[in-house]
Amino acid sequence: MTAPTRRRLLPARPRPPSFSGRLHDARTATAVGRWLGAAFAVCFVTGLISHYLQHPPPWAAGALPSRPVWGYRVSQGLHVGTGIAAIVLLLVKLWAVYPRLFVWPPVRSVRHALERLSVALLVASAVFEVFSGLLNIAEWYPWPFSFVPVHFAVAWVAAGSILLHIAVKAPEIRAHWGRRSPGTLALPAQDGPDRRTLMLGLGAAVGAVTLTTVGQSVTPLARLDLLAPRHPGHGPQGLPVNRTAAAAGVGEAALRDWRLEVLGPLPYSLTRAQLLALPQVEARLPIACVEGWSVEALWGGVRIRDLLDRAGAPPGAAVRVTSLETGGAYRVMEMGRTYARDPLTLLALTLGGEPLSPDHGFPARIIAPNRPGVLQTKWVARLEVL
Ligand SMILES: Nc1nc2c(c(=O)[nH]1)N[C@H]1C(S)=C(S)[C@@H](COP(=O)(O)O)O[C@H]1N2
Ligand SMILES: [Mo]
Repeated sequence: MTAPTRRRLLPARPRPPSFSGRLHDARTATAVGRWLGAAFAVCFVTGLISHYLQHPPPWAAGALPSRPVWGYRVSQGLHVGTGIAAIVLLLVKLWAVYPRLFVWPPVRSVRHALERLSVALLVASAVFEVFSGLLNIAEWYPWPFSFVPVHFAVAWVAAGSILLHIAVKAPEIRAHWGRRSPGTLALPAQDGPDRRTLMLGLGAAVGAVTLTTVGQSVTPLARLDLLAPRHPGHGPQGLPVNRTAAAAGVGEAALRDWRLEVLGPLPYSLTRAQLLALPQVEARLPIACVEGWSVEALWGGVRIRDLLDRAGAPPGAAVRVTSLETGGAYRVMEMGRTYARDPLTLLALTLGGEPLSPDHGFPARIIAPNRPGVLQTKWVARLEVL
């Protein structure tokens, strides 16, 4: 009669879910995992690009590439697109592997404990990254911390734990990579719903969320953009607006007697009429918001380079731009030499041939090639040669 004694010593084993099909085996985990890994890899690299364009280390600030003009548009479109696709892939991957939560005993050895801990870290950081990103593009911040630094820091945790996971699982991944792996042959072919159906459904779901959101940056697909928070073309002058003039506190009082101030070795100031009397340049450039929407427009105005030269700026100078806006994270922006000298970087006065609307930065805004939207400062008050 040893059984009752033992039952008293060990907690009862929870009844694990049982599956007869092949959808929770290592081959399914590998098949879904490699798509998820690819989405995460693209998302991570494009996230780094976005981060370092916005927060370059001081030694790199003067050397960031201002070309190709559409570079940031493509990379941030990919970042948000792969991030959205990763939500579907991650949910299916978690569903495929969740029976492993119930392995018994829960911990077999120190190595096993570490492996489970690293998976817990991976799941937590990956879930955090995709959902915080999703809420950010909806501009919903139901948390007490600042999005950008936390999303950036946790991306490294996710990337590290994914690499560790791939290293630990390498033998299994290798064994189940090919279609004819021995593991799959051992299983009855007719068991439960087929893996191919799952993969087709997964592909259809990823395709559906991608097609209904990617139009926010891929303009030819704009008509299919049903689910993205922003729609290219919806807004004053056919361009979306994140922060309106009213929200930024830029009203008539702030605009009365507006003059652009330029500080440098030879400081000066100009009225809007005087700016319009300077040589005007037109440039077709996109606004590419970090939240994923982007749209190209025709901007007109004065080259920043010309304004800096007139202030006696040395050719390698950077410039600090300050907005009329009274608060807000994007009131002050700095731009390095490559952007400041680029002939397409403008102090824009017009959009599509019309004066800028208040929400797009009247009387003047910055528009520069290959640059995150947050740095395209609106309602410019002052340029300072650095
Ligand atoms: N002064 C100021 N400039 C700003 C912002 C802001 O909040 N304040 N928002 C930025 C962001 S996040 C984007 S995407 C672009 C959008 O420009 P638009 O509203 O003209 O489309 O403006 C940028 N310029
Ligand atoms: Mo933005």
